[in-house]
Formats: sequence, C-alpha cells, structure tokens
Amino acid sequence: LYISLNYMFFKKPLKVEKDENNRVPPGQTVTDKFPVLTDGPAPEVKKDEWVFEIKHENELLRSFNWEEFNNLKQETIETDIHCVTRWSKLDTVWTGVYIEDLLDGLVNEEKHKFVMAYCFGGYTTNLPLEDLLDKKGSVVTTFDGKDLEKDHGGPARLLVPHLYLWKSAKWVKGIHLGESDRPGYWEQYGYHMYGDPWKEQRFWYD
Ligand SMILES: Nc1nc2c(c(=O)[nH]1)N[C@H]1C(S)=C(S)[C@@H](COP(=O)(O)O)O[C@H]1N2
Ligand SMILES: [Mo]
Repeated sequence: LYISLNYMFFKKPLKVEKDENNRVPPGQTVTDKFPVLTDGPAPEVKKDEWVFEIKHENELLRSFNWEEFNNLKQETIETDIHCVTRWSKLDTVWTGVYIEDLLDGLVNEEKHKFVMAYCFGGYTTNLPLEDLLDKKGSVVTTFDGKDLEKDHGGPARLLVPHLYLWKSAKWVKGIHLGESDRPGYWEQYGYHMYGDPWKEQRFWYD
C-alpha cells in the first residue's frame, strides 16, 4: 500500500535505482574478502580435459571443450554476489559466456523447464531454466581480470548472481535439462529449492 500510494501521488519509480543502501539483501553483511566455501576437496580440473555438456535427462545434446568454449562470445559481467552464510560482495567482475549462448537453438519450452547443474567432483544444484536465460546465468572463467582460481571453481564455474551463491556451481561440467525440479546436493540437506536472497530463501523451512 505504501509503495502504491507513493507511486500514485509522487510518481516515484517502483524500481528504485541501485545504491549502497538497497543493494544488500536482508541479513547480509558486505565483505571485501572472497571467502572460499567448498564441501570437500577442490577437484583438479585441467583445461584440456574440461568439458561443458548439455543434456536432456541423459541424452547429450551438445558439448564444448575448452577451446570451443573460448571461441564463443565472451561477456564481461559486473555484479553483486550473496552467500547464504551471510556475506555479500559488491561489484565483482567476471568474464564468461551467457547460458543462452550455450543453449542457442536447443531449448524446447515443453521439455526443458528445470536444470540440474553438475560438476567435476560430484556437486549438483538445481534451478529453473528461466533463471539461467536473459543474461541471468553464465559460465565464467575469470574473476577480477585473472583466470578463475581453483578454489573459486577454476577453470570454470556457473554464475547466477541473483540467487544465493550455492547455486553458482564451481568446476561446472554441464547441465541436465528436464521437466521436473529435483533437489541438488545442498537442497537435499534442506537448502531452499530456489534461493532468492531478497526473500531470504535460505532453507526450506524459511
Ligand atoms: N562444485 C561445488 N560448487 C560449489 C560448492 C561446492 O561445494 N562444490 N559450494 C557452493 C557454495 S555453498 C557456495 S557459498 C559457493 C562459494 O563460492 P566461493 O568458494 O567461490 O566463494 O560455491 C558454491 N558452489
Ligand atoms: Mo554456501
């Protein structure tokens, strides 16, 4: 009500410009550090054995090796990131390829509604396909102008900055497209199926 009255009488834009005050989601604290959060050891992934596979259930639809991936249009992505352990980091800079460019021409809206991202080392995480489209999701290979460090998912990780960072799978190896939403690794232990930091969707009981 406050917002709509405000809008009607003062013609304030509904979507407020980003500033330091409203870009940190509830319950989060800004840090300049870049903590490492990995369950278990970081896998060693060599660039010459790296692949990114796109599957429907278990059928391989398309795959990229390192060279093929690096020949695609590389984008620079500047964004804030939010970890469920309550730190946020502002103005992080990455380069990589938008998921929609990897999927170019492949998407079947009937069959491809959800994604399970899978990784070297076995980690998985689930998200709706639409959360990876429209430049919302990418596979990134640099952070802050340097090759992505192994501990942060190098050589390549998913980046889905509008959701909590556990959805940004490190050492990503591919995505399974499917009709249904199934819990990934942390989701099976009670992390939220969606994970919107602005709604504090941390755990399933939130
Ligand atoms: N493969 C893999 N990806 C992962 C994780 C993991 O354990 N394995 N941890 C997730 C969690 S819980 C978080 S908060 C972020 C942390 O990313 P960072 O270590 O680069 O800060 O990676 C996510 N991606
Ligand atoms: Mo996390």
